[in-house]
Amino acid sequence: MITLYGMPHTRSFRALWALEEIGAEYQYRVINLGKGEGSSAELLALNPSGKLPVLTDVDLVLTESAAICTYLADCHPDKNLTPGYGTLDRARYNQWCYFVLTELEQPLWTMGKHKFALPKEYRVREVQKTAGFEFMRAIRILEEGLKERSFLVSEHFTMADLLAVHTLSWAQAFKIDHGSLLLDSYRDRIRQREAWQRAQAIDDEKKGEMA
Ligand SMILES: N[C@@H](CCC(=O)N[C@@H](CS)C(=O)NCC(=O)O)C(=O)O
Repeated sequence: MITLYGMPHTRSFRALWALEEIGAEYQYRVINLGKGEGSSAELLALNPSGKLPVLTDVDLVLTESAAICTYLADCHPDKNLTPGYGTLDRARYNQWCYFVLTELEQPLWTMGKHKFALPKEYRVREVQKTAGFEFMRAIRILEEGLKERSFLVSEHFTMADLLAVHTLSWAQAFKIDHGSLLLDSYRDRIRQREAWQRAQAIDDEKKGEMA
């Protein structure tokens, strides 16, 4: 049985959404980072960084949200959520996944960390301007990639879209307005997916249980 170790309203949502997309049986073990469970022996044995999400499946212990999404999709080729190995679309898929993580998420998360996530003494207000500039450069590239297409790769939804839409949702939650109507409508259209809606309901329910 697959186990997802995660916490609501974090990058764990990517793995949760991916699990709902493939229709897997899994259990969701909530780790409350706010209560210090990130440094529990149980989690550190799985991920020495104490970060979430972590997914276990038989002998596999997998960290890194994008690797988890790709793994789950690759194990369920019938769902068509990752292009086949060695194809041009797989190369494009990798490109967009790496782009989202390194070019789009990084400056966004830098803004988030220095706005609310880091302890106050580590926050540097001036970082917002530089990270905001870098984020907007990445936004323009994402917009360009979606100009004449409905999805980043292939003619259908893949895990690259899942990562991009989750990151755009973070921007919205952080109240960072990128001003792109095209990306707003891409995000909102993809969040109509039943799997997203199920994952969102589970995430909210788990959040409520933590309170
Ligand atoms: N690159 C990792 C980042 C994981 C990460 O930073 N997770 C956050 C939650 S969104 C976390 O566990 N933070 C706890 C900490 O920094 O100690 C991924 O995408 O999975």
